[in-house]
Amino acid sequence: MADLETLKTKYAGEIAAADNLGGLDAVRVAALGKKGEVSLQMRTLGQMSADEKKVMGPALNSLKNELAALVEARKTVLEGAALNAALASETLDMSLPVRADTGTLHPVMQVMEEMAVIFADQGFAVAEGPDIEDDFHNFTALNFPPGHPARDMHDTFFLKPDADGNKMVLRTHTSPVQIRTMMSQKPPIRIIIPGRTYRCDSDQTHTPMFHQVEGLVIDKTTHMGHLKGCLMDFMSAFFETDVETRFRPHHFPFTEPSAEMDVRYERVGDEIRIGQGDKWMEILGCGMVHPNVLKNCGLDPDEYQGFAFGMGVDRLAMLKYGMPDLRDMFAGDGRWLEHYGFSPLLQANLATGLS
Ligand code: 2NM
Repeated sequence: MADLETLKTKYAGEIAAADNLGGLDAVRVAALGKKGEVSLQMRTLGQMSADEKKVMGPALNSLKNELAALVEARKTVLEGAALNAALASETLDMSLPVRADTGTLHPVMQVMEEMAVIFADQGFAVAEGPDIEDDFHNFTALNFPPGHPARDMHDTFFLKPDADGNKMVLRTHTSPVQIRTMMSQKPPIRIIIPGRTYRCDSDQTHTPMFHQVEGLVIDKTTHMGHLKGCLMDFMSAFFETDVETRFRPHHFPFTEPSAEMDVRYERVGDEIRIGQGDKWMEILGCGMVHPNVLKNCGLDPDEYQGFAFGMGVDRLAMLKYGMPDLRDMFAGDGRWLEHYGFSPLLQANLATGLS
């Protein structure tokens, strides 16, 4: 039977003398590891008499606990020293220029840039607004009267009510920015609105935060033909190929008439090819702005008219750049961004190409 005091002195000394984490762990294994000296001593308990066991059992246990505590304490000291050494030796020069080979632009941001470039060429300006909206701008002004069932279909995130019981919302679409623009600017208006939108919905094809680009044109003689030409030209420019489109009647509270636009596509193996093929894919919603919406914004529907549209950026990014799973988009995995991201220094433009 080894003298426990001797064991304790030996290992306490070795622990104190360990000057790096690797060395400390080697001492821990030699003493407390499966085949360590203390562990081997514990195994001898089985051959002891009951009286011996009564003394040696607790003594070995407390030796084990004391050494484990010493290891932990030494580990804390060594980790602190390692951190201090790293802080002292590793420096970061914040004034260095951006390195072009690390860090990428998220594909969603790239696609929003591309859209802005295409619509700028058609004469659209970019407008933005708050992510937290009031009920008037997100619903009422858009011809969703209080109690209208279409409100429930928006899976709205509500904020805590204020003292008067009014609840702000996370905008469910970017349309409130159209309302703000129509209320503050005199037509002609030609804007697109890129931004984050929120709905309480999460599955394979929905994330609670998603991105939209909406558009609005208001003038005196703007008509459905302008809408169709604008969106057909956009699709071919965006997918960088001739894209065949079709318009189907639809319903939205804020437009009349309303339509959805489909693009032709085909599936070749795992790949989705936009442009030709024998299938149709729904890609955006659109319509002529409802007279009630114009009135809500102080515009006379007998003088002004126009069109609006809205599309999901995340799905368009997936289609254009072949990303298979929507949920990877917002998982924040550096490897995914390294693979699918874009150079932040190359800006989309129509002269040298969008992407
Ligand atoms: C869509 C589809 C159709 C739209 C309408 C308006 C406004 F403010 F002018 F009434 N903004 N956006 C609209 C129309 C949005 O998204 C699928």
